Amino acid sequence: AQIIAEVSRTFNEYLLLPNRTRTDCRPAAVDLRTPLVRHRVGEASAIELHAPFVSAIMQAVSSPELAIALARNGGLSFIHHNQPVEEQAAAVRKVKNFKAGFVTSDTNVRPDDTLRDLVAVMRRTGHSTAAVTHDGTATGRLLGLVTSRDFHPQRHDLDGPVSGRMTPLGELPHAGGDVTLSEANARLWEERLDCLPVLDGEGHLQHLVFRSDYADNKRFPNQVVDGGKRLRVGAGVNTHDYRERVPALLEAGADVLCFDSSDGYSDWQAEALTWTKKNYPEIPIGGGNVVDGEAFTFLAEAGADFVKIGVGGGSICITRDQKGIGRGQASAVLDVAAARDAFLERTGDYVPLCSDGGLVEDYHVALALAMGADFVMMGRYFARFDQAPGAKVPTRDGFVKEYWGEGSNRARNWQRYGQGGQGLVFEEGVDGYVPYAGDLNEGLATTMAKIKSTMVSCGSVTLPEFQSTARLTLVSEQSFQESHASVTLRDTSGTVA
Ligand code: MZP
Repeated sequence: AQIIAEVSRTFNEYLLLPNRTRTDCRPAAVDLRTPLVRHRVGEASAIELHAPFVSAIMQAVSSPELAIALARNGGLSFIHHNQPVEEQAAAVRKVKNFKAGFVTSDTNVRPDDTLRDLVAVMRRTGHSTAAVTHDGTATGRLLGLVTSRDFHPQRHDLDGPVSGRMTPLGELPHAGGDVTLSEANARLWEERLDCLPVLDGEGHLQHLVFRSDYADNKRFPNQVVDGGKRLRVGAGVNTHDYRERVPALLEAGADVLCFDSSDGYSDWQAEALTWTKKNYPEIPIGGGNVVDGEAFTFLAEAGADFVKIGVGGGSICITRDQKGIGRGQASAVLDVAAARDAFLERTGDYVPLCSDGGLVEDYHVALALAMGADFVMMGRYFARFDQAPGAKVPTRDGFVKEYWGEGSNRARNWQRYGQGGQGLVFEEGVDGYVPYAGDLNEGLATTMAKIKSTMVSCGSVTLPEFQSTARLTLVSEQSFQESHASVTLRDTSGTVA
């Protein structure tokens, strides 16, 4: 056997050093745009994410509801493939058919509905804003708007009326007919709401136009909203039934696919990539998972449009315990990023990297990006939100959400965890709970604020700049201890414990 000289390291073993912060480095100036798919050096990627987050290809994570919410925040979900082809295609269609900015009748609530009703409507439709009309229809006279920012299901009485929390019509910035993207509109959205209501001549609600409808076009002035905009969504595929699954997902409108495997360094994946690139060259497709440069190069040469990194680091994963396979995620990202740069040098192709799994703290995302990842995939993080499919379960101290691994007996994803036949001989994942974290829109906004703040401290306003200038240091056990607060925390009653 060959022993690799470098120790296998995790994100907790690194910290970023602050770089000089220029006066133009402000959180508002930070641009989190990132390439999703392979492109020639110097050219733009055919698909760019506005925020470097994708959600895991898992039953407990990437439902259409979560995909809608994440896409509206600039990220992307991969709908899981551990379901019949038609069901997966239907989930993709649900995301593609979502019309941002248009109010269907079931997004409306009546003023005497309760907050519980409203939360249910918002979860079902993926909207973060609901229109309250006098008769509960889409075209009724608008009384006000309620956004998810106006309430917090944990802090507010869920059986209380909605009306007390809505912004009344008189206080709403609204437009008649077409809405144009003007600086004035954008300012109103920043200050007041997620969306502008569009009323007809008689004051009846026609549409809601969301700020995210303009996310692709930050250039002012006066862009008229196009109504036909569709959200982006990805889908996972496997090396068993890809000949049926790939065309069905394409037909459903998937924007990007990804081979999903706990060990992507295989002839099966290379064959499946080659077949897909030959038969459906129009659809970008990622590969993985890998943990070293050699495996990256193998998949990049087989045609992968991005490569996913990570074996054994997932929060629900017991592959390392069961099979002794894997690598610390920081070492894996650094090694693969070096191979990606060498591949770019040799071929002129930039193949984006995704760091998948094992991100526990928000700052781990910043570390993964600094080490060379272009975006991150997360399961546990997204499973905690309202929009994720796991049940929300009450506990003595609040709520938790269900979260289970694709290698658990509950998921039975033998296509991902091939053990030489159909079904699982032994489990590679666990079935558990994660702390409930409320609404995705709020949680992701906080995470992005932290990443932007980290980048500012490191003197960067773009991700390529961050990757090329970041300085990282290893931390000792003692300096890791020093990172945490070392005082007795005040409890809410003000008494000293
Ligand atoms: P995390 O964000 O919860 O730490 O990790 C999510 C990632 O773990 C997924 O994207 C996938 O690569 C991996 N995963 C999913 N199921 C299992 C399992 O059951 C697993 N072992 O390792």
